[in-house]
Amino acid sequence: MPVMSLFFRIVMNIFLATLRLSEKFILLLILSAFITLCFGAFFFLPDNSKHKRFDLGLEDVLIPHIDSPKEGKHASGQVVIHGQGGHDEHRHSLRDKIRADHERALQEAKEKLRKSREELQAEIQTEKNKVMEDLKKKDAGPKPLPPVPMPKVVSVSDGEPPEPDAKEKRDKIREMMKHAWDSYRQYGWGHNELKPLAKKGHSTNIFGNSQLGATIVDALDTLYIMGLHEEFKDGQEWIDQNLDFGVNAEVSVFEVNIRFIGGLLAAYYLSGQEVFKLKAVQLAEKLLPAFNTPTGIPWAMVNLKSGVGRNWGWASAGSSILAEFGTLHMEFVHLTYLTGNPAYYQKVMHIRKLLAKMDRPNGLYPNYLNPRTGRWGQHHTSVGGLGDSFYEYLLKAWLMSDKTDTEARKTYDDAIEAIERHLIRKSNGGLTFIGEWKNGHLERKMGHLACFAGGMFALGADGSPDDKAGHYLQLGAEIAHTCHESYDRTVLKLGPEAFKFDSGLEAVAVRQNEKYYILRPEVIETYWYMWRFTHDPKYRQWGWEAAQAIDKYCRVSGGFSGVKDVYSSNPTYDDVQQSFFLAETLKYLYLLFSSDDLMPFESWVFNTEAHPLPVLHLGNITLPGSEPAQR
Ligand code: DMJ
Repeated sequence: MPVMSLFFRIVMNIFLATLRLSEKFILLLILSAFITLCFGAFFFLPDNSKHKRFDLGLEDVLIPHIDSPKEGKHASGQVVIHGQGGHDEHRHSLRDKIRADHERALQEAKEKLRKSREELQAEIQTEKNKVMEDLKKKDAGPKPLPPVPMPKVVSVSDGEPPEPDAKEKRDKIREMMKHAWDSYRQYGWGHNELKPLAKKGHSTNIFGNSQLGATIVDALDTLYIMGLHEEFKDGQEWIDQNLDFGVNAEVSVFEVNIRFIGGLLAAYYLSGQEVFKLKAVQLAEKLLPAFNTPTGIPWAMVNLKSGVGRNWGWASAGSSILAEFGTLHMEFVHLTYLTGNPAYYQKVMHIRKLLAKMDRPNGLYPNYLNPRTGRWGQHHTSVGGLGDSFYEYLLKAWLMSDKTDTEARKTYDDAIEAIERHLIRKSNGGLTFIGEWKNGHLERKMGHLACFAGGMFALGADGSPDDKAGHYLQLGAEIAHTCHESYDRTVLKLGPEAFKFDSGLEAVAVRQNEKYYILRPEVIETYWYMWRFTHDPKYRQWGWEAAQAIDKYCRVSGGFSGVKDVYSSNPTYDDVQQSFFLAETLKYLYLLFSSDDLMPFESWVFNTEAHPLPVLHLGNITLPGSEPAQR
């Protein structure tokens, strides 16, 4: 029964239930008179069908849908009525139908009047329930995704380290995670991030004007890995009941991909809970309009509701950013794998193909690419901000494909070779650093963000060309050392946002606006990778130094905050607990003090926000839209 008619009946019942018996009789009389009038009017009105010939087009199509014994179909499939006789018969049958309807309505009204108030109320309740059920069915959301074989996900071990000292440190990191999570739970729940001093929610423009619970999604897998299952369940419940992407918010495609889609996919693979997969796919669909550009290079931002995309105002000549459009591959491959929808895979492969065809100044990839013209913007190249995770995802695409995506590996190797030639230098004091290339000139400055590259070089060592594995492991160690120096040369023992190797300066920040530390993970990330590949105890020691400094200088009663000057013994807080602190910094620290069987590299590849995605042992399976895998 249509919802409107049910609604009408409920109102009618409520109305009847409130009337006294005498009032009911009067109402019945009025109702009968009205129905008789309608019926008579229909019956005695003149037949004007002859005057309606001009309407035939419409009539021919519409009438048979009501009730037409003579309807048929043209070869074209169009419905027609044959002859005038069809009209007369149709009119009679329509009249009979109306009469029957009126009689039924009258009968129903009489029966209603005979019923007691209780009976009527029970009826109202049943009808109400039916309406609710119908509405629920209508809103039941997207259809379930097609079943796919879950990749063989190794069970997550406890990872308890054999060394009692490491165990104690690991427990401390877990306690820090509890403090960060509990504070967010108490003061910022549902907001994207937390202001730990103001003790309220926080958000930045990367999430638009939204309350999408970024911290919840970003933190889930860390909670899971740490065995904080109650907290995980709490987060899952919020996501299930509140996470809605149909909001009018202009978000960063890159950030939403690495934090939300990466976070949801990791939570799905770890826990097996379908809700995470569904939410990841719902969100991914909202990101797809960002690819509607003349070149297929996505916009940096997209409005989740309208699908309108645009680029950051500050980016060179309306360009998209290399580290943003180049950091979608891992998540999008998994989306195609899980849904069978080739669109995701094709979008990222299109980006790869387009980049492969372009000229590269000195073999380097500039950070800016115009999505309208397909031309590079300013010739700036960086392994830090704006470039970083593009290189990371080339390597990880290869690892995640069980080393079958050799095109990705080759692209990575070529890019790293050019980077080594043009961007990596040794300072006078013997520190290896990665500078920034700006229009043919090397700026001898390294960002905190670029410190992740130590871990990347180590991770890519195995499989590098010309048997240079030892060389790249060594390069990773040198970057780790330099980044540790950038921490060690500060008052707080926390690293600045950027540091120089110029005019006698070695690994220190010069400008005031580069002295802050915002709970970033990259240096600790590199310690963890280096630890896994070498088991040199200095990496645990360095990690512990950083953890202690964070606990001492960034911890406040309402969570953890960034600090504005790592060279000041009395620093001020920025009052933001970044979601990546829970997703990455604390996760890497925890793994650093765990045994290697927790999230082994043979089975897991971490996305750039530290969300683990399983290696896809595709074997003979070919992803929809892809070429057969080659070894
Ligand atoms: C994280 O969101 C990701 O690691 C990203 O790739 C760049 N850096 C931030 C944290 O510093």
